[in-house]
Amino acid sequence: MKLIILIGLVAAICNATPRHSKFPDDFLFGTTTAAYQIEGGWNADDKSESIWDRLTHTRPDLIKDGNNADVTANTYTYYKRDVEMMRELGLDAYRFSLSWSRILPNGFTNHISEAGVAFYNNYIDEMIKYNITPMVTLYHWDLPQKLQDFGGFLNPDFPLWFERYAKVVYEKFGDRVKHWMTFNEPKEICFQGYGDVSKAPILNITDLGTYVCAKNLVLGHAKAYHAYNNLFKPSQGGVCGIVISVNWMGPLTDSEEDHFAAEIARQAAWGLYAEPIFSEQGGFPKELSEIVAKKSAEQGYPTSRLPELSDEQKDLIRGSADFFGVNHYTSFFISATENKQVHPVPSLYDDVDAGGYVPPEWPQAESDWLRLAPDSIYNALTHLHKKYNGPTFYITENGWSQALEEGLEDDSRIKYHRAALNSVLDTLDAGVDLRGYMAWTLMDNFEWMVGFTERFGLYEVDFTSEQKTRTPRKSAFIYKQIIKTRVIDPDYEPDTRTMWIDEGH
Ligand code: GBH
Repeated sequence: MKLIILIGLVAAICNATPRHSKFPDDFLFGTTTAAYQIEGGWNADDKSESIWDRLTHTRPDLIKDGNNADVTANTYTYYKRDVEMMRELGLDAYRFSLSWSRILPNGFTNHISEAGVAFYNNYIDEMIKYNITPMVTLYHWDLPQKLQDFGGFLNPDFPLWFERYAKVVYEKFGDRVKHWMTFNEPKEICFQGYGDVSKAPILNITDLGTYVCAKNLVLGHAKAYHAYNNLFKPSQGGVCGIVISVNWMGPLTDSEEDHFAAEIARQAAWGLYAEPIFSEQGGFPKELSEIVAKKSAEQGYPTSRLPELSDEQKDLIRGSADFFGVNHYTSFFISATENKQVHPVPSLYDDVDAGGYVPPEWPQAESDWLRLAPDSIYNALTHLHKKYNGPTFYITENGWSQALEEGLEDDSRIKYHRAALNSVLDTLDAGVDLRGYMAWTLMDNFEWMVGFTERFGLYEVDFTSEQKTRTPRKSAFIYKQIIKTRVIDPDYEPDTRTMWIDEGH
């Protein structure tokens, strides 16, 4: 009797919420990489120095293993092997970035590198040949050093430089590339690079760095978007968006203070960039703007450290994206009172004035900041969906790091991706317009400040070998199966001895 009631109950629940058990056929599965992390050829042909070349060459002491990405996985030479791996995985799409200093060695558009353009042409053509949709990020952190010498993102002309660079790449590659992303992770560019020392150009301008960068970044994004929309979209017919890192941050307790602290933390981490583009009213987030204005006045600044956007600028930026790319890795809890750290005054984190908490039972990756959090994608995306009135989303990055010693049997990564993809199904169930999922990353690569010590690859790379030999980890076989069947089979045990390419790929 009890059993019958139970079965009835389960059936009723299942009826009420029709569970997506399969990914839709047109859902795009892919992987993501970034130019500096994989290409190598740092000074090949006429490529110029980027801010990451400068940082790794002049301050190797700041990189965990003292390494640089002069050669790294050498995609510049072995790009065909990369495309072969995409075919092995059966990817629908591949997200990668262009190196500005490879295409425009002078930073400006007076000289376009033939060799740089040829490299990307070959790479893109190879993907197209096998029906893999290229999704291209214009900027993944490797600014030409020349432009940094002019102040980089802090120069008021930055938006114009970026727009001009964007027009060159739309013109060169837009006949084949239909998915464009302007910037990868504004917070990591502006806060980590300008307001702190954890990414190039390590400027540590804690008071205004993040905020001035944010203003020029969203302006540059909007200009590049409109250039595409007005001049290229009519003939090329693609879409243009931006990629923002959105890790989920919920309140530690149900108190009003914790809810407010979490909201401010979210505004500082991604609202600063998402709000001007995706919100109805436009402009920087209201509560954070008020806090920074008030503190700035107390600190003796004549105007807010967070610069104003004029009404004209707000209009230019508002609505300037065809989709919202989300890089999502993990979750945190935010508290108004607990776990507060000491931060420079003034600074973004001092403005936020909150503490973070992570439950110790959440499994830990090799990266200290990365844990497997429950319902992480679902929480982040349903929040954004509601807040910004249902935009189109792609998960543009999601992945797990291991130590090299963990080898090819990467069960922790498999557990992570299965959990993430189940969360994607829940997100689809909730009616969120989510069109694709890109795993970070195709293969091991140069992981910024931690060099080669943290491995995120579905393929292992032997960096000591001449050909930078790529070997599939177990997770590659699992991901391949999910893409092919559109189903997550928790019991699937692949034969990992040999990889193969399925018919039609
Ligand atoms: C992405 O950033 C990048 O786009 C990609 O290039 C990178 O290789 C990949 O993830 C893996 O790291 O302040 O405690 O969060 C992910 C977002 C934000 C993760 C900054 C590391 C630093 C420590 N990153 N974070 S914390």
